[in-house]
Amino acid sequence: AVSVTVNGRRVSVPRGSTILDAVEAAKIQIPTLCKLPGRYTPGTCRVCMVDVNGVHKAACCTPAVEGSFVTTDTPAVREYVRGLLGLLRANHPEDCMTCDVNGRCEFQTLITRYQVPMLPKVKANSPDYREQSSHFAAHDVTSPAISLDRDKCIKCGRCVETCQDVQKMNVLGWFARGRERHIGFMLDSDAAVSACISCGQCVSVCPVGALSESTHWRSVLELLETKHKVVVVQTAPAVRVALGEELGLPPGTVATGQLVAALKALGFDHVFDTDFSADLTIMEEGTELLGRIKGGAGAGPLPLFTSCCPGWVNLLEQEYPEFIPHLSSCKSPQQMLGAIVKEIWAPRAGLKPEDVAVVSVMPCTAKKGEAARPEMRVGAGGPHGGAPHGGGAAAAEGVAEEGAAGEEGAEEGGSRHVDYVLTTRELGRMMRLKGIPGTLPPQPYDSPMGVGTGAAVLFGNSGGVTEAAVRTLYELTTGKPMPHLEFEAVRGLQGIKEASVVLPSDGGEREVRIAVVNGIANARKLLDAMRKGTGPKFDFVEVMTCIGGCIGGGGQPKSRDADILSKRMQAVYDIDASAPLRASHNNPEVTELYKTALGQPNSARAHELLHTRYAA
Ligand code: HC0
Ligand code: SF4
Ligand code: SF4
Repeated sequence: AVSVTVNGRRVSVPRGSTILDAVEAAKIQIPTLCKLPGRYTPGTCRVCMVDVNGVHKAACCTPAVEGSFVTTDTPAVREYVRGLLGLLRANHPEDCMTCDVNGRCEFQTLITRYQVPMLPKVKANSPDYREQSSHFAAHDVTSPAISLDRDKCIKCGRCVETCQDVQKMNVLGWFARGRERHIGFMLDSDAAVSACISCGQCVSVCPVGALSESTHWRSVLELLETKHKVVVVQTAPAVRVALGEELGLPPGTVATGQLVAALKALGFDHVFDTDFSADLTIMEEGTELLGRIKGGAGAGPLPLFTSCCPGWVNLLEQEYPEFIPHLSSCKSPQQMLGAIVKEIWAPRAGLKPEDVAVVSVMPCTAKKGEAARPEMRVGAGGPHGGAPHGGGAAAAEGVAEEGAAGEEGAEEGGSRHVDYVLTTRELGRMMRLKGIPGTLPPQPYDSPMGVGTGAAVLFGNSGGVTEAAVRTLYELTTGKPMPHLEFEAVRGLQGIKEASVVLPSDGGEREVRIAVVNGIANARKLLDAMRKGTGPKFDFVEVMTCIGGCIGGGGQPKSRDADILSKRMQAVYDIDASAPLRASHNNPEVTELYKTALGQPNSARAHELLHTRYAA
């Protein structure tokens, strides 16, 4: 260890640490714009400037040397940081007041904190610095999920670091040099023609509003205000444990009742729970798995891959098409709920599908692309109908820009099952706009799609789909309750979690081997091993693109808390632990739906509405 004095206080940090590590160890906060919590720092922004033994140095790029004296806040350091921020501001558009991240922007916060003015004109009658510098006209809105406004980019590189090193997608990179240097998608082309899987992890680390979700909130607000449709909303499992952060509540707060109350206050006519269709997914996908294990004509190959994460589906379609037959034919819970609302619930309520708008609130940007897929429409009819498309790019035809989502559906043959997808962040923004506090008295979901079990909430965590599936498969095949409901082997933040369960099969027993893949970089490892024919063999593989699962989704509130994933994860486990129903097959509304509409899991009608197919 080396010992360093920071603002007069001695701290000791491991050898190899930086001055920034020492400053953090001393519990002192200094500005950083390029650092990602818990990761290597690109060192591009230089705003972590401090005084080390009388010399100005960027703390993140300076090794902590034994006996160093660090002062973080001197008038000279402040002036230096102010100067740096001033140059960035000179290159930044001045439309903060109407920017989507206004009030949530790390750069704006520093500008305010350091009172950084606009740079004065260089000379009378000459263009000012800003006019010479800020010149990226094209705002890339070609992706259904994310958009890029290069003028707002402060060139910190967090997004590039995340796309390359965390997700291992290598879609975002640096292009050109000097004043022209900028970030861009592959070959500096449009997002839609790149291999972007729409995960949005780049968006969630962007300190400004350069990368953002393709916003739907303005259209949804208009829908709620014009009241020309019955507006139904569904909420994903992971939203309830993160929305609180948007409202100023501590990370890890469970805000289910407040979420429902807020949606009702915003004017949604019916508030349903994606947890309901997560339970339904377990019935459909569990049945599919048992079928594949049994084998025989028409049974797909093992391992069965989960299909609820659209980022993962995008990767398979774009880069590993030979493994598509492994994907479960189940639609995701988001799309199952949309299909049921438009094709079963609406007719029962005397409504035509096009009289109803389905909005979902998701922790995910890729869900916007999923909802725009042409086969996810009324009448597209599951595995035999509709035209599957080839991945993220084609989906851009659906919703490229705000406002394109709703009406277009009808022209392209059948209205969409899910018309608009709001991220958790967008819902937070709508609530602030309408002055809806996070402290409303909690309200319950509406019936008949408002009941979800503890198992369904688990979907929000990596390992959760598996844990939910095991509960139901065990109980349905053995006829006995599971002795210990918590399946610890698939919990936590490790990259690939392996486990197995023994289930009765064909009069004997069968070990079902499971892999839970946490983060798309690890999925690539598993697929590369499958391609080579190496690595262990599995029967069931769960993949979630985002680390931690949907709790860490690209549409969740931006956070600088290094423990944010553990906090949200724990909140999900707490909801499950105290839930009155904890296994999907015990969901009474799911049972009722099978009785009155679908018959059995994997029936022809279930296939029509709840299953799909994929294209290479
Ligand atoms: Fe997820 Fe889902 S668990 S993908 O992460 O399966 O977005 O939360 O809504 O659809 O349920 C996201 C979260 C969902 C779906 C569910 C699944
Ligand atoms: Fe990379 Fe994901 Fe961002 Fe696409 S959405 S550029 S894959 S981090
Ligand atoms: Fe979306 Fe969840 Fe998949 Fe991330 S893990 S891409 S949030 S579905």
